[in-house]
Amino acid sequence: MTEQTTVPARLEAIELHRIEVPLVRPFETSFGRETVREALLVRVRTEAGDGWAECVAGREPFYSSEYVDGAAAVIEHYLGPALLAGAGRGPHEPDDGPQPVGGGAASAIASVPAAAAVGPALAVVSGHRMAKAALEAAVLDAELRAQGRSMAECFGAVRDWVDCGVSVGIAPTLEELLDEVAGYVEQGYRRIKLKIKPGWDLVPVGAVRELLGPAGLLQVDANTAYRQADIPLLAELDRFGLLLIEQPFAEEDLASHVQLAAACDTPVCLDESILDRTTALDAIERGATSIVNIKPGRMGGYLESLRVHEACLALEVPVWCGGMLETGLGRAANVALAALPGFLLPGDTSASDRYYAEDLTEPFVLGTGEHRGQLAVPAGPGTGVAVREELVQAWASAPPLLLR
Ligand code: NPG
Repeated sequence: MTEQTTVPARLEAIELHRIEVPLVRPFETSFGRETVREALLVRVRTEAGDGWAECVAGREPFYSSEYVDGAAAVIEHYLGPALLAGAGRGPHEPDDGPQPVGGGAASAIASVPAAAAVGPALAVVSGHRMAKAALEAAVLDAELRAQGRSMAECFGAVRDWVDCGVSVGIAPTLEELLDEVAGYVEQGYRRIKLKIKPGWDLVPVGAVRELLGPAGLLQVDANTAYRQADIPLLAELDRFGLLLIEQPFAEEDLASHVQLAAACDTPVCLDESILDRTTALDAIERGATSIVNIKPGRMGGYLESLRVHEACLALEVPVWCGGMLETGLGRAANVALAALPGFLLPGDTSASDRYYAEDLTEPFVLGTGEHRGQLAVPAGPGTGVAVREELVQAWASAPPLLLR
């Protein structure tokens, strides 16, 4: 078999930057409470120029088994050296054979050969999708900047503005929750997502439904906090006219999601369980999910996200873009992805000020007038945003690491 040589020929060095960005308010989910976003940034230096990306792994391994120290370590010790050495296709990479050309994900991926070679070069390492996604996204950014193309153009975006939702954490009191939601409605967000957990579900959801009125778009996210025995309780959410119930049960527990889908009218949407195109198709076929949350970090990158999007589009399964508290860097790429035709629900693509008083890039600001509640899709080359390097330095929580 021919070794992949595109990446090693072009890649000169990888820099890892650790930063801590203060959140404007704490963000609480069923798995924990964040007061600061600890982010891992990757800069690749290539013959053709630099590329930046953000790793979405969180401070602790609570949302998934990945976490930021682990991601930094696996990049330092395994993924970075593999990419720099140009390791070929590894034992875990499925061989799909030649890809058809002429549209959709395959031609988008074929147009970025350096980024497309990253996955195969890293496949020797099992898992660690968020770390792999960050490397692939940095190479993609560098490659597209060199080509003078935006991510939106590469991905096949069909709109210039995307509808934005906002994710609302578990609040200390019902009153504070309602205040927070009212503020987001005032700002124009087109959909509210409430975090729920046992003991914080029917009452807050009912109160927010009353605040929004029957037409307000509302959905809930349980982040795996429930058990199969909770199905009757979750089915009671039907009376609130939700867009979807997101991931109530454990990542591995498709069977309980199938049972819930049969027991309630509200669509069940998987997040944590969907690791790639294969798991997405399997979950859809089993009836465990009828809507898919696409998060590029969780799926190992934007290119796999394009494959998942295309598969869902063919099955007429709506998708939407999740968020993981990204700074403007990760948000820019997510907004480009959310502009694809199958993204039929507003994403967790909120404005910068939802999380950050100051963003790592130029801020994302909600539109006005006909674009109220929307974000403009970046049109410049690569991510289309510029990393403010003075902030990378000011927010550094550790010295940068250089791999070459
Ligand atoms: O808007 O960026 C955002 C965050 C949206 O709620 C959100 N993300 O479970 O989907 C989630 C949750 C999350 C945040 C998951 C951080 C993991 C880390």
